[in-house]
Amino acid sequence: MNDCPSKQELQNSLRQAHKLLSAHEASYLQSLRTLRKKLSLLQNSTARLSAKPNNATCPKLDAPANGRKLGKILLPGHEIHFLCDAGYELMGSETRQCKESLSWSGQQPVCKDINECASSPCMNGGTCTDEVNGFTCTCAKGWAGPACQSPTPTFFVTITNTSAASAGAAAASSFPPATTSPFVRPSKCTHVQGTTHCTCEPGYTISGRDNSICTDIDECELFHNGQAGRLCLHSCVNTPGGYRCTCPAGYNLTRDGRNCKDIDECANRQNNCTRDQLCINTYGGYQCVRVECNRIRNATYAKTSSTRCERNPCPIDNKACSQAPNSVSHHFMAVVSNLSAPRVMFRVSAVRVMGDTLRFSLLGGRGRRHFTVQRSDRQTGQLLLVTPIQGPTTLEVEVEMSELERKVLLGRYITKITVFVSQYEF
Ligand SMILES: [Ca+2]
Ligand SMILES: [Ca+2]
Repeated sequence: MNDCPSKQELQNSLRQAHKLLSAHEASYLQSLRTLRKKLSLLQNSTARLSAKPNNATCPKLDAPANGRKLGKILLPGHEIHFLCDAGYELMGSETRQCKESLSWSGQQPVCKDINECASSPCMNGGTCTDEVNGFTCTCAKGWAGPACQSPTPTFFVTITNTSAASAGAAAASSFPPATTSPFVRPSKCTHVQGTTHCTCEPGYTISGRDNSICTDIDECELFHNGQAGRLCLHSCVNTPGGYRCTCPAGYNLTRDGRNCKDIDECANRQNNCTRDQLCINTYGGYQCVRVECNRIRNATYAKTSSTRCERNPCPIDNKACSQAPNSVSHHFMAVVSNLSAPRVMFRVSAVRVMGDTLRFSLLGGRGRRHFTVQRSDRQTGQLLLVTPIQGPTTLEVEVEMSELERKVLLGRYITKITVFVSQYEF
């Protein structure tokens, strides 16, 4: 029994070790670069902080007429609160905070007479109805907001027609009637003890200064690259008051509404493979394959299963025939794009070993550079992915297992592995 690895095997192993080392080296350097970048960012921000004089303050604020203010400290982070005298209502910011930029948040408040309707608060032709601690404006057409101060938002919806035949029709109707956009809704405001609180329906928010208008939150934009991961695995469509995720063709949206799951066309008969073809499910699609036995000089093969060809018995003393592969097996596998490496993709094992030595090697094939073969135990070789594959693509590699007895070849067994790599990383 001879268990010593050959020179070739040793060199292969050393090459693999080199490759792994280079990969580790690259990722280590990358980490160092990232760390250095973060450090210099920190350095910059601390430099900016110390450059600012410590005694910098926000400008002094006045109390509103018919009201007073609480708080005196004008340093960043501190707040000033405003109150109105009895019978007056505070309009504007109840609290203002001194920002790092040495300006105040919010707007200077004013104390307004609480007899709301007497001061004609409803603008633009609105009718005022007095209520306890508040008022309601019934706005004239075209106006909105608690005091009818805002024109009703109008948006032009342009209908885009993709078909060339209807291009003329689309051009003719490029000025459709003004439509209220579902992305904008009026807010609900309540007036409690001199303060106006406006709220929006879920999925909407008050944006800008006008608190009478709620605008749809664009969740797709907001959570584009969130720390908790992306909102949608594939793509996100913003909708009024919400969002939805979509998947590319060949995938179904999962129950959680965020992920995409490949459709198994082979299992649910959504394929057009013929009877003599094999249906291989892939990520985002499927493949119809048919195994043909190789035509090799000096040897003939018979198909013994849908994925295997075996050599017919050789004439006695035909060395060329007896050195041709004893069997050629085909294996098809589907993977997602950019699979991380190194990773074991496939194992080849000898069922029974007649000789004293088994050798595993990688023969040619499109995509050879992505793979290497190594032994995992005495009877098993494994195909290792060493560099990620960018899809969509189809690669082929051949793994040869040869059996020897006292350095005499007993048999060669070839496994052809076809790897269908998807377009996406799922
Ligand atoms: Ca939305
Ligand atoms: Ca599929």
